[in-house]
Amino acid sequence: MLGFFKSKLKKISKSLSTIKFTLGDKIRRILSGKVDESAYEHLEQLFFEADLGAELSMDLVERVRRKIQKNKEISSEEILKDIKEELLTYFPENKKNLEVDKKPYVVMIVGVNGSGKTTSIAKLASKLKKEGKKVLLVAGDTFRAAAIEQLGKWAEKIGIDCIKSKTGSDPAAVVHDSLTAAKARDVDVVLIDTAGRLHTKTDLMHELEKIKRVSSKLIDNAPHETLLVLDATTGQNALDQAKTFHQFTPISSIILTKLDGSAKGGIVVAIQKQLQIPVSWVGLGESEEDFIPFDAKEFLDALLSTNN
Ligand SMILES: Nc1nc2c(ncn2[C@@H]2O[C@H](COP(=O)(O)OP(=O)(O)OP(=O)(O)O)[C@@H](O)[C@H]2O)c(=O)[nH]1
Ligand SMILES: [Mg+2]
Repeated sequence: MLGFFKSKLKKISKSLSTIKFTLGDKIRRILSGKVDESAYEHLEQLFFEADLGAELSMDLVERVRRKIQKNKEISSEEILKDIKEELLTYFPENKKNLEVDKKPYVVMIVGVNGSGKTTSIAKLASKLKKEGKKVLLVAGDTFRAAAIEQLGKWAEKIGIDCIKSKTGSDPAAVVHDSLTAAKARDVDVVLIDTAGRLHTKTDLMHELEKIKRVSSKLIDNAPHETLLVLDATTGQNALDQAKTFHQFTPISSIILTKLDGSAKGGIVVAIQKQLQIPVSWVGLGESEEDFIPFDAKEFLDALLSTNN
């Protein structure tokens, strides 16, 4: 049993360390030279370019400046360790991922077009199934026939049920039918896929509210979680999306996808610091296994590590 967990942990750290974050190397390079005013400016620019946000970038530079003023002999590794410790304070401890404590446990997945909702649902479903949970997928994206098909294909591959409806039908009606079925079929977890929407389109955002209303009428406090899927490669735009979605429908946590395609990664910290919405899962590729629970310490180790 212990061996199983150990190999699992090993796999997690291996996955995160495969991401080519460049921040750590760049900081080391600056700190290894003469640290003058232009070096501090360069450092601030690096933090900013890594998507940490303007305010935090400034704060971090001031922190480094104070450290160096206090101890001229300080090594770059010690400075990086201090930055890591500072960033770690923004992340709440012991955040549990998907604590399925009700039956059926209803999870709604939202996000803009192409952020990775459907793929993440498949990855999550696969994990839950492996844990022995009975999972039901709901094709709540009724705008596109291809979307319903895409989810159906994943369900088939994983070997779980998926409730679909005709293209153009009311997503709230599909959700109603699905939750009724979930109760009858003794389902543990219901994962609701939703149509990609521009966070600026108010009518579409109101549709999410309708899905929520219908859910809570059938099952107390459903949806029990609303997960927002954000594409890590979109940087600060992801932060704006999180803000708007959160206004319309409170977000429980974030699935950050495509971290494998981002050299930056600082957006995780910016979201956590500015919105206090935890990141619960990370997508590291297109296949079913490329999905890991987010661990702040491991993430910061990867973010600030060396890639040489
Ligand atoms: N590299 C990489 N690609 C991903 C990841 N997650 C999703 N993708 C890819 O991103 C594309 C869009 O993913 P979908 O799951 O269809 O996104 P969606 O949010 O459901 O899109 P819409 O239904 O159009 O709103 C697909 O090609 C996925 O394979 C990830 O973590 N890493
Ligand atoms: Mg989709």
